[in-house]
Amino acid sequence: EEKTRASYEQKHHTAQHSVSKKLLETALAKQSNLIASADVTTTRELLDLAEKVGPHVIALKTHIDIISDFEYEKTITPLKALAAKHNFLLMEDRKFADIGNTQELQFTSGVFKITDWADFVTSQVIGGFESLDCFKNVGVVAIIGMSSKGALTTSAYREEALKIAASHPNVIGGVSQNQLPEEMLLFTPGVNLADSGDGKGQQYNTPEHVFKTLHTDFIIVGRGIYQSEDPAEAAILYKHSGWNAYLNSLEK
Ligand code: 5FU
Repeated sequence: EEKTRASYEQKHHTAQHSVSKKLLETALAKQSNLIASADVTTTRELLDLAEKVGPHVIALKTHIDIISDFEYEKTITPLKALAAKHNFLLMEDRKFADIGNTQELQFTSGVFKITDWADFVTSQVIGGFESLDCFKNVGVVAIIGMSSKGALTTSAYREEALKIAASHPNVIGGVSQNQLPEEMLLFTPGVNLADSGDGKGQQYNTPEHVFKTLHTDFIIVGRGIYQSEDPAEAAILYKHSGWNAYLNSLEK
């Protein structure tokens, strides 16, 4: 039968990276394994969402390049203040996918200056081990498997991607729809309680499913929260659902 999973306390004990430790501490303190994905397109909506869901999440995931009125002082400065106020981390879902030198420029330059504010970022590992060296001041969540229909992240790809991710000191975990080695934190998007897909290739599972079958650590919820009539209430619902699913997955 299915073996019981490692608890957050156990993972905290063995975690090597400061960002892993911070995430696990925040999860235990807030009794939440929820990351809200803020896929909104204005600074106002981003900050409104952060204020509403902040108390219930361990991290807010951004796609900062979809903010149409981005200005560092108007967007990032207040976002960082909300992250401090509500004790959540900032996860920039940039999915870097280039050579190391270019990724370094994308990470440190341009208008977004991700290096200055993100606690952790997502990156493909398609550029090889050294392409991840530039992310030394943050944690990296490696894209191992994608949630969308027909994704090319086959088992053969995932196996090779995992070798890079598991051996790189900047990597704290991975995004996947499959179980990962226990030393890595597993982040699972494609979570929704109401829908099974979005008609654009996205595929959804429930929190119960991803904790039981994948032993995931953190669920990522976008439209289930930010498109809800009441995002704070939706965040509480996903927080409770995720936490109960985690507790259930600890039992044999
Ligand atoms: F790596 C991945 C993936 O495999 N699937 C995803 O859905 C990332 N995502 C992100 O999670 C995606 O870019 C969205 O920002 C979010 C899911 O949003 P949804 O509204 O819950 O579908």
